[in-house]
Amino acid sequence: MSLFEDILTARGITGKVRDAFLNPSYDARHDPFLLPDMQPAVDRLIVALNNQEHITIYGDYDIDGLTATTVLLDSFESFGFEKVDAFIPNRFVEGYGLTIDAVDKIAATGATLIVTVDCGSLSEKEITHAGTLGVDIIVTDHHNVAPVQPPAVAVINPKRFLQEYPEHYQKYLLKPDSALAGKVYPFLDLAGVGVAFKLVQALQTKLDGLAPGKEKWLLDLVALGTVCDIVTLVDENRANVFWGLKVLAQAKRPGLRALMAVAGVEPHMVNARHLGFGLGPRMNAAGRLETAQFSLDMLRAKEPMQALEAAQKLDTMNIARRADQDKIFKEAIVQAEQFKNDNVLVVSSPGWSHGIIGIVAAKLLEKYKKPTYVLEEMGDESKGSARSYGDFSAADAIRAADDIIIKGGGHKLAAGVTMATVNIPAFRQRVNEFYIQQKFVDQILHAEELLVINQRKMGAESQHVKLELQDESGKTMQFLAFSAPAHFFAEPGDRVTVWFQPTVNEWMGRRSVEGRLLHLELR
Ligand SMILES: [Mn+2]
Repeated sequence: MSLFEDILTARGITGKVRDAFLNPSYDARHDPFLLPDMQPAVDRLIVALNNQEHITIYGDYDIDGLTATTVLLDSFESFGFEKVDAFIPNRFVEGYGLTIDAVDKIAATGATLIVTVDCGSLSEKEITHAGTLGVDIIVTDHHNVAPVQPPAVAVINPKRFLQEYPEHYQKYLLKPDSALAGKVYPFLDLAGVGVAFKLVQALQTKLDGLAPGKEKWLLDLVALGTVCDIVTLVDENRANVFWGLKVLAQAKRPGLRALMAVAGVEPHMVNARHLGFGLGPRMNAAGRLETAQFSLDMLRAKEPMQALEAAQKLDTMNIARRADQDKIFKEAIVQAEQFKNDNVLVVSSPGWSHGIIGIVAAKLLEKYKKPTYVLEEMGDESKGSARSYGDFSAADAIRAADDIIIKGGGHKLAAGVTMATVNIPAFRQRVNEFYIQQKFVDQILHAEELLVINQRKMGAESQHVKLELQDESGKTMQFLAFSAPAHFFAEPGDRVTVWFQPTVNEWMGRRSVEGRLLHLELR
């Protein structure tokens, strides 16, 4: 057996599953009407078509949102909708998701129906507001949902089933023995563009204009959004990416053909890596520097020349983005060195564009192996982006500082936060305290039942402590804490459990490993 076969077997991918994994079938797709609220959404869109209502697709500025927007713009045109436009929020103006201001602007254009993609599940206030202006909303999304759904015509979001029937799913897949088989959507980890594509498949069953099979030409967009949103590449996602790459290889969409050209990607060789590392960063650069509208223009370009101009613009912006990023990264390192004893890095400065600081946070995390918050100081207010790893939740740490921030939230590994600039030092202290309270198993080493052999106070006010601790085998090691809390001053003979970070101490040319104490408990 080849190594490849060994890997497949070790992962349990054998027999029928093996064939489906290697040659995913588009025909194995799931019935779109198994998604929550698909029927009311289709009914409302049929009414909109009959009356040729003005519809606005409300996207997001990331690639998932932009590809999803394009999927709906293209397919609605095929179905015969005549007044459809798109609103892509600007991260520097509106920020992520639906906002009251944006809803007002859209209502003022005469639109009577908004279809969201990749956002909207938690926008109860904005959806209620739209209702008072006579604007209906259909939400299509894949982010986490609220316990009670907002008052939209439909909230098409597979994650609703995870909330309703958590015990029926494992890793986003309906368990094989579930009594709900055939009644609910069996796969919950679709990207935003995947959900939008399901709406197209549902509309196809009721409307003319996009004959069965023709929707497959949209799979280039679905593949791009799915890969760049980093959802799991199994089940329908896997089939959509597999067949989407075949569509991309044909390079029929002028915008993506041009973008592949400027990125140096041969269409017939295109793979998922090219999407994530070649096309993706170029598309994101527009939203990071100015507006994601430029990326949408590229995706929607009809003429080769227009497409090439749009793609070149994105390429130029990506080069500028990289230069900005390098500059900010260098400045951030200088600052990070001042706080290198902290477990969580918090750095900030004016002029660090908040479109870019997320990438800088990721690079600092990589360099220092510490959860990192990077903020742009914008006068009295500062806006930041966080990246984490392991068990430290960037979003939970922000929540622990709830009383000193303006707003914040996100996920475990990536989050955003806004606060008064004067509160940055307090925030730094708070997230570091939060870190120490957590006693992480995978980020902090810890050792149990150590005997205190020696204790030495250091510093002008005896505020630091150095402990010599011995384990069961009789080996000893030094542990150090600067400005230590009182209970760190354990006495010889005490038994303690410690959480620490190993550091290398160099003294008179001799190197030894020392522990930097983070947390200590008396046994
Ligand atoms: Mn998304």
